[in-house]
Amino acid sequence: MSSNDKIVEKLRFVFNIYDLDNDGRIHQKEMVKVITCLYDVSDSSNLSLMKDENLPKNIAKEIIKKFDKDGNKCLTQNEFIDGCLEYAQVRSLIVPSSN
Ligand SMILES: [Ca+2]
Ligand SMILES: [Ca+2]
Repeated sequence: MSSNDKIVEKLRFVFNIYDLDNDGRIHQKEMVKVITCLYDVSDSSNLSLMKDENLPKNIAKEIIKKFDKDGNKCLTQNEFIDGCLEYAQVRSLIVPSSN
């Protein structure tokens, strides 16, 4: 298995975490919830900027804008995985320890 396959496998798993209602798409509100949880629980010395409560929303919005290829404002598994592969920086933000 190549390292890329491993990342894809992990991203599939992560996609299911973000897809809270299991409808096969990540909507902005789902991403906001997960991002908020992620950074609430991590004791965040290097993430103190996350204390801004609008930030998870802005991040989610930006990510969906970047990843959403067909413009329907939500992400399918393929859009999510392709986006994460294309934008490693975004990936490290929304998929902790994915490197
Ligand atoms: Ca969903
Ligand atoms: Ca889409």
